[in-house]
Amino acid sequence: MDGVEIARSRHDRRSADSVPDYSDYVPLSLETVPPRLAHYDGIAARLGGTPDDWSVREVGDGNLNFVYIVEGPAGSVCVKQALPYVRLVGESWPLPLARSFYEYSALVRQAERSGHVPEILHFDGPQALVVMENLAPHIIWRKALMARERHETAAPIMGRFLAETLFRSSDLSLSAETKKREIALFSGNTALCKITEDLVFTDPYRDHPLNRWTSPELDATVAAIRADAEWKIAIQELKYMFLTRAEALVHGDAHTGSVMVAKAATGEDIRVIDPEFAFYGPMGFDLGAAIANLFLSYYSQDGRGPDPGPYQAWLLTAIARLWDTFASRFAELWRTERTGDAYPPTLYEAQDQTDASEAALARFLVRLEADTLGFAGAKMARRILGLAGVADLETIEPATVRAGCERRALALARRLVVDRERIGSVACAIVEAKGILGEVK
Ligand code: SR1
Ligand code: MG
Repeated sequence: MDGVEIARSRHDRRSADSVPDYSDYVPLSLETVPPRLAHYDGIAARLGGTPDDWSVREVGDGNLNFVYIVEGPAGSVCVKQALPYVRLVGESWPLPLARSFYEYSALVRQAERSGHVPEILHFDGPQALVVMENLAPHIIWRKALMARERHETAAPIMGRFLAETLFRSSDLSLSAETKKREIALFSGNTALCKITEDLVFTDPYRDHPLNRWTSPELDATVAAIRADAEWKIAIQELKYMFLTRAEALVHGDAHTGSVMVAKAATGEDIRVIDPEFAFYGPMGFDLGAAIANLFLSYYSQDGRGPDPGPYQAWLLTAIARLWDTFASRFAELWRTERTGDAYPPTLYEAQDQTDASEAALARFLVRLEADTLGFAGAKMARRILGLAGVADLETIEPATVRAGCERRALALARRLVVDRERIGSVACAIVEAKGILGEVK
């Protein structure tokens, strides 16, 4: 094996994984969590005592699943079980249990490729259930942002995490054969992709019974968006990219509610959670999701208490740091780990043409940065126009103030979607974002 082959085998996996049989699936309740956990190797020992000593509380605040924290005399764990429907809507919206398998499969790969994910303690495939370490004293990053707390490492770690997970799952790192096998593995996650296809790229731009917005304050804005041909052309370009560009294993829902943050005496700890929407898609989708939610926080701050300026400035710095860290780590991986079939070093470095490799990298990042801006705009707009809002904005009262914040966010969203190539960079998007704060009432 030469150096390239050794590096390639490190990231290749010949996976025998397949979607479990769910015929014995039973949804958990507070009462049935302890006897279920008692069956799993190592979990009882981690909790200590007997199942009668364990306390259970349900803490899920996401849109899809139930999440339990179980505490025993010796320790605690987190249990996440998929339901056969969408929690936010109820049993009228069925959703496959297999999302738990895709989440587990993504977590395993993310742990190997980057880290910064919760440790998996047990996976019970047929019960659609993952037992993970209980992240404490962590809180959801979105909540920290709403409280104007500053976790200085969150954005750079997110940037690094995305560089490593996206690069190392792509044709830049994997052999074409392995990458196609990986695409095949995740290709069954169609129901979760369909949620994104509808809720992000389609429903916000048409009349749909599940859409929700601040009404009547935004009624005219919503009508104008549905009539905005340029926006609808651009959003479908992005949807087409989402549907067709199997570039890397994306997290698929990389918003600030999918990141947990903690401050400890030893420093901050940042973890990326909840990759149940994982599939092979465009790299810019994850970057866009993360940046979108920081921009939403930025605009929400005007409705979240006096003197928002310093925190807004911090948020813009965080956005810049996320992209800059992503780009520099991605460039480092390009230079040191290009073991896949795309852009092979044999064409560049091995022929003494490192400059050509650097030029190819620069063009790759230019295209990716524009994709990122477009997806960021799409992800901002869906949170204001569609079914699933974000607490940053939804908790702002009165509605007139909330609507003002949302109008400004929508103004940036439109520019990012429609003018993503002209704006071109996260740095320029930040300039646009600041301008809108003064321009749009
Ligand atoms: C019906 S699920 C709504 C949203 O929640 C998740 O976090 C995803 O963002 C999805 O679009
Ligand atoms: Mg989630």
